Amino acid sequence: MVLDSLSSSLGNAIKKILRTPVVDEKAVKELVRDIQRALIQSDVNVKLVSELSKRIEKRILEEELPPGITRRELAVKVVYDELTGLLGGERAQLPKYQRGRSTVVLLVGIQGSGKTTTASKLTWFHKKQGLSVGVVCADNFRAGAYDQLKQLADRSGAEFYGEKGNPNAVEIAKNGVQRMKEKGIELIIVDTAGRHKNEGDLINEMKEIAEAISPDEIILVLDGTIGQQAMQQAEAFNQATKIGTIFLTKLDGSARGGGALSAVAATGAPIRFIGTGEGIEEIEPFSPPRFVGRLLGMGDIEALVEKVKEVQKTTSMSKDLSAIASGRFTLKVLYNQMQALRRMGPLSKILQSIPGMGLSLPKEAMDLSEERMKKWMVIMQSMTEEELEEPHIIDGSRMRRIARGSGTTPKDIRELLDQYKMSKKFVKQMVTKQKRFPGMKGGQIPKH
Ligand SMILES: Nc1nc2c(ncn2[C@@H]2O[C@H](COP(=O)(O)OP(=O)(O)O)[C@@H](O)[C@H]2O)c(=O)[nH]1
Ligand SMILES: [Mg+2]
Repeated sequence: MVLDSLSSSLGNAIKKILRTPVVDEKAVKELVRDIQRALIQSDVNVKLVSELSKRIEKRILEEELPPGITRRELAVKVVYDELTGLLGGERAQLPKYQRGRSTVVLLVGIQGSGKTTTASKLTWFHKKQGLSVGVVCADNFRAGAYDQLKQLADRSGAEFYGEKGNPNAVEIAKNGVQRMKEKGIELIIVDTAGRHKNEGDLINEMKEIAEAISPDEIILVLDGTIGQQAMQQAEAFNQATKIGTIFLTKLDGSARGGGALSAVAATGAPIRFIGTGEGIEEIEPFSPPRFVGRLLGMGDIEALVEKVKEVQKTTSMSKDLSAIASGRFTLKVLYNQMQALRRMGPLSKILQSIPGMGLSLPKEAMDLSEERMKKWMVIMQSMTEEELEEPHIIDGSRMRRIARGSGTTPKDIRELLDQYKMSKKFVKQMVTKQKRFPGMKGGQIPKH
């Protein structure tokens, strides 16, 4: 199991609170201390741990209990939430490599971090999803690199390209990518050497090869056993390129894995996969909520977390509905509605279901394609609470910041704001109509 010691110490802390007869301040403080100890032992940054502990304690003791939820249940949910936040939040986007076109992925990272192993893991993973995969060996430095990758490629059933004896890695990468493209390979993975003495050299080679082959994605392979130090590498990398994701290796049994995970998450660089063993099948898409669930000992807590979430969802949903009814339609409400969309159907349907609001929105008011909606959700995740509540404060410089944070353009932000304004206008019109003819459909906004 990944991160055995962290998992058992966190699991024990949770078991303890679940067994405590009375969850009072003393019990909560003890829970927080147990969690602190577990995280620090796993090399998580002391400052992060201290901030997290304060938040956990405050939330458990001060948050209003949702109906039907005990303080004990809330405690587990809060720990789960905060740990998920520590490891990067809800975000868990798997790469969507398309069929019928070539996607080029460049692997970089220092020697021994696990690039070559990772190349074959990615091959195995994406072949399973039905893509044709090829690997290019652009490591001409280490003797045996060619044979190692060729063997792995054969084992995982990938195309292989390499040039023994060519001293120019950039050239090999270029030739290999070109050959694979000609063959119509859908996912082309370029493995590189990591002989660099320092980050500067690593970044330079990354840039040089990247310029030659224009990869669609650069994956930084980081060794999870280096703990918090992973942060500097991730940061340097994250600054050098916009299109990067992280593959964190060797998390099987690493005592410092918690440190590496949290440190990398803190930089905002997305961790896409983790490596959990030497075998090619030992690759896992990284999803903080699922990961935390396992750390805490899923099973007991999964159902519990779901229960608390459900209650909180319905409570916030009814808050949103009353906000809409009174005309306070903020970006935050729009965001929540988008999140609810998959569960409840489109906003127009939701509005129809409110008594007295049996009007449907004109189609163009809420014409959301899946893609646009996803983009907007990412944009809104990059906004501050204030911006979500008071969208009119979003000026040019805020727009640029939000665009940078969400990997979009100011034009995308403007589009979202236009859509928001249009929706708001319609909602307002409906509310006005509803107020003018209050008796028409009767009924109250449901309050839970
Ligand atoms: N336990 C474990 N070992 C790994 C993992 N990924 C890579 N390794 C090992 O790390 C060592 C270096 O890997 P390699 O792929 O050659 O690194 P490269 O120099 O970056 O290409 C090898 O012994 C691998 O078996 C992992 O997720 N878990
Ligand atoms: Mg290698």
